[in-house]
Amino acid sequence: MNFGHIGPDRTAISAYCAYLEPVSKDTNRPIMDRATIVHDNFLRRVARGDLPQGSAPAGPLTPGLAVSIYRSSCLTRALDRTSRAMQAAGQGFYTIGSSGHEGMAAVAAALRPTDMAFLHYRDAAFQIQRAEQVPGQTITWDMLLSFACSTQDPISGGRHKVLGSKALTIPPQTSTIASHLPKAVGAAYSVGLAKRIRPEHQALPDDAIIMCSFGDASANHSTAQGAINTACWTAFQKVPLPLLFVCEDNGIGISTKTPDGWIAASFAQRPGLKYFHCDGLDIYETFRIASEAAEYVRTRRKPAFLHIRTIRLYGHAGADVPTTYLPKSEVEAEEANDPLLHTVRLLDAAGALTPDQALAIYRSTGERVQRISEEAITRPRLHSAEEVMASIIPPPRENAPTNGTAPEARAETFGNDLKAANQPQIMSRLINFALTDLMLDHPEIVMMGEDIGRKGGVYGVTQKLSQRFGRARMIDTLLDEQSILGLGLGMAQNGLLPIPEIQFLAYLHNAEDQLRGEGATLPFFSNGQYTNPMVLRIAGLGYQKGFGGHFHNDNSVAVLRDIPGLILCCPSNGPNAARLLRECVRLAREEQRLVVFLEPIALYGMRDLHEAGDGGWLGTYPAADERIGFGEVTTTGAGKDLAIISFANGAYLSHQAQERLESEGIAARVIDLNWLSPLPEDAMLAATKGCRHVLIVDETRASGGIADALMTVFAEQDAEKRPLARISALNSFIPTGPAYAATMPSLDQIMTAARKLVGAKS
Ligand SMILES: Cc1ncc(C[n+]2csc(CCOP(=O)(O)OP(=O)(O)O)c2C)c(N)n1
Ligand SMILES: [Mg+2]
Repeated sequence: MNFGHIGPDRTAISAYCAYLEPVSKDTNRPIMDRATIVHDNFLRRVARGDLPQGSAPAGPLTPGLAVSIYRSSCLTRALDRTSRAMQAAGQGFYTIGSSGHEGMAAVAAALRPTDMAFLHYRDAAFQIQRAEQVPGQTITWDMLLSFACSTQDPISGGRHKVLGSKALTIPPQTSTIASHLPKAVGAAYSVGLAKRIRPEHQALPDDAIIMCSFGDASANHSTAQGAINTACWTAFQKVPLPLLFVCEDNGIGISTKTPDGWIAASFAQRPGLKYFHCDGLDIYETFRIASEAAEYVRTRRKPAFLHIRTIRLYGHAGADVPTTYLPKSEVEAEEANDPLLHTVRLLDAAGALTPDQALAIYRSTGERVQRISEEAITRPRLHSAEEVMASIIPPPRENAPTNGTAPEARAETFGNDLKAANQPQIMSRLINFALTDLMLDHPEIVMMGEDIGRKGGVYGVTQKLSQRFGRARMIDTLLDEQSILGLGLGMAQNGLLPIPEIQFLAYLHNAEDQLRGEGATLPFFSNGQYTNPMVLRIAGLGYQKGFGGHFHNDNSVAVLRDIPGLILCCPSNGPNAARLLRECVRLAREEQRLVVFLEPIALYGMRDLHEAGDGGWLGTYPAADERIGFGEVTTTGAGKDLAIISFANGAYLSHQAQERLESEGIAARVIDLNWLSPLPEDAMLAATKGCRHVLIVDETRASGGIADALMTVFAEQDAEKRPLARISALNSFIPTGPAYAATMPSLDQIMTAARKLVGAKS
């Protein structure tokens, strides 16, 4: 089948139409999958007036809104059926249904379209109903384009069948369970903060609330548990957090049942979290309770947990057949409780719509969706790698020009440190000065991390910042890395510029999906419409004399280097750290990039280079306009015998080696990479021009380390084809005690490798 055509392909359309009412080849009768069974049941039972029992309609839902919710429910149902037909015809590529969860339309109706919603994948009804609240929406068309993976899909540009919409304040979600909860907490926290800071790119109104939904099985995920705990911890201290969690409890996750009563038992009595419960099969009750919950969150600025009963029709997703793991009687009992049937009964009882009218709406909606789908499948799809990758790097954004900070204000903030800036300083202080200037210049910068405020960080890098800028901008978080990153991602949704800190590189790993699965994919799946600019500071790498072992000396950055779009920067000395940090913040602020700034702990306090007391690794604070541009390397010396390429501690050791090699008659230059991902390939190759040999010194581990990539660059791109060698750390964890550096490159190793490479005798 040709997916690449641009104009309408009538053959494809007629082939597709055959799938809309699938017929068995053997019996020539319609194929009865669960979706067809549910559809037939609906038609038959409404026609007969055979509707399930339930409470009478009660509460503030008006007839007009009730009918609108019913229409959204019918559309949800029709889209589910059509998406299956599209997939069967090879015209749609992913089906995960919302049938049974139509009650979420009533939740949407209880919220405002400016309340940012981070949605569960079963929330088509929510999005459809929200579209009713915003003029000019073409929701059916938009969703069908998303099913068809068309480039015209307004949310992902054809990259995924995903819920989401810029106009509806619904950022698209990955399907990684619960990974959106931490940033929902961050977005909720941002609302109050933005009121004080007024960031230029503020996106949410001051009275907005954040909504975040997930399934009953998802509620068990450590990411969900962590985020909900963070919300409780925050609210418990009376910090405003307008966040509505919505747990859609259909009693099952794929094939694993949630124990009866588990969600209520787990969440009904959490500190700081108000619990609400409603039956999602009853749109009147759902609207009433969701409105109460929204009102509570909006007026009290506190989190709430809305537990909504739903059912799951047609199994988990397209290929899942629920009768393979559930008794058929159970599946049929659920189907008999179809929420659409309940809604028809309720609308009839309320005098809002007769069953005949309801049936007519159901039928006409199905026909309309089918008609529109025939057009949607003719729309262009992505072809080339270039098209796919076009949104990995977000678009730049305009920022109002600033004149910088007035000298008097700066002098007042820095105090005595202003004098110190003109004297040679260690790296940690120069980073501190740079952060001070950046926070002065950009009031939207907010930092968050463990012990960064009152204590000023484990290594003192953020000392005094809390006094200088207040605790609202220097947030001492609870001990949960996922929540720290989620706070950052979420705050960025509201125009704040987060600089989170992870205390040690080894502690990034339990949270890295927040960068990998959430942060980096957001521009990709939203076609650049949603971004989460941030600069994540991480203290890491090895060589801390005798201290801490692996957990404080992790020397692998492999997990950061393969994340598309992520920038990894790593300084080796104080002045360059300041220059690079400024560029990182510029990249985040102006180009909306996700940046990691890796600070080599062992160099934080490094003073001397060649001998005790020489102060060779100290530096003065660079002038405010000095930056090292993205992709620029720093070269020391102009020797032509050897180019040593390194970064961080390796660059420090290489500078030591440079002088010793000089005394042996080997003229070397040291090229400090500054940027570890993407690698500054062009600048690096240019900096080695005319050098007869190249030595790579890489303190990360041999497997998955930087040297692997550098060797490849030289193998593929080096016009000069010169002899090349590398030193990497061994594939080991770092021990504490006297052997702390035994597995990593040493000065002696560099000397030996350099001599060997240039053919010199030692
Ligand atoms: C981190 C992660 N682990 C596993 C999965 C695979 N998975 C997708 S949906 C799902 C079940 C979720 O059930 P529930 O939260 O109850 O939502 P429902 O589908 O019932 O609406 C699982 C295990 C995933 N998407 N992400
Ligand atoms: Mg479930």
